[in-house]
Amino acid sequence: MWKETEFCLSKNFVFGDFGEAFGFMTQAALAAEKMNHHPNWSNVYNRVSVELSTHDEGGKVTELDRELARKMDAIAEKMR
Ligand code: H2B
Repeated sequence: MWKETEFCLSKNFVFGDFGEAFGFMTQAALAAEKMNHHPNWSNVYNRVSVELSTHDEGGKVTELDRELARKMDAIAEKMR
């Protein structure tokens, strides 16, 4: 579940192992680059913690963040 505050949209993704987590990050990175909209994220083994906000809008959540969140969910769904 994504959690939305005024300042970011966040989610902790959990995968089967590091390979799946990193595969997710690779595909999500390509999707983010196409959008020119980049996540703040970190990875520990099979977990990827994501925080999305729009820096250009002073760190607020915008439709761009929601769009990247939807794409990340679709990519994560395909990894399973
Ligand atoms: N990513 C995110 N998350 N927010 C932004 O405002 C943003 C970005 N702006 N990626 C882009 C790059 C901008 O800084 C460059 C100059 O296009």
